Amino acid sequence: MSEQALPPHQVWGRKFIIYGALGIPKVDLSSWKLRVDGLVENPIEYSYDQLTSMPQTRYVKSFHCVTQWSIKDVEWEGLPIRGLVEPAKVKPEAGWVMFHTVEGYSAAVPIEDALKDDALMGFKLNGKPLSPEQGFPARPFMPSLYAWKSAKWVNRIELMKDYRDGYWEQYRYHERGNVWEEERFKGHSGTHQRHRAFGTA
Ligand SMILES: Nc1nc2c(c(=O)[nH]1)N[C@H]1C(S)=C(S)[C@@H](COP(=O)(O)O)O[C@H]1N2
Ligand SMILES: [Mo]
Repeated sequence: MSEQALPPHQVWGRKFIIYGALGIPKVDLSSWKLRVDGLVENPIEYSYDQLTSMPQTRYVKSFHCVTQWSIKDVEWEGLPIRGLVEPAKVKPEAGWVMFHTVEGYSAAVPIEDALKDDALMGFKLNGKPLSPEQGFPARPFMPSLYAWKSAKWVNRIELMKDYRDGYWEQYRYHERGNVWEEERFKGHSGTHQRHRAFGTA
């Protein structure tokens, strides 16, 4: 599927709408680390300097919020999440990833989506370091998943055996959230049923 295509029931918008369900934290780089833990042999932490001094991957993809707005041609720069997680030696029983953030948001993602070639830990958006409102210093991005999975201000990647709800998933948003399958709400795909949720992710 082309990244320029519009997934079902989405509408192109011109500008990002900035969300921060639990507020917009100011992250101090001197204490910020990205930690990989949970079902791994060797939990590890990366500093911002370490992460941004590795050779970066760049691509242009669209961005899709489950509330039906999409932004075309967003340029991301960052590192494949797989490359950050592999050195921690993931245990074979791991099936899910939880992205945790500085201010307490979280998002659950199947391990196969989080470790795909095009799943990035993003540090730059449209050529500039992420702004404080858009997740500085880091946010994951998985092109085929709705944007609530792109947790801003991320500081921890937890490997888990079984699925658990993250922030929006507790309000009935879907476990996986694939945009092409239209997985907006738990137990539904191929339909859009906004009224079934308790909030708007
Ligand atoms: N920490 C955090 N990350 C978050 C959210 C949030 O409320 N807090 N909202 C999510 C949702 S629903 C969307 S659509 C995108 C919006 O990204 P933007 O604020 O950069 O436009 O961020 C996602 N990541
Ligand atoms: Mo969203």
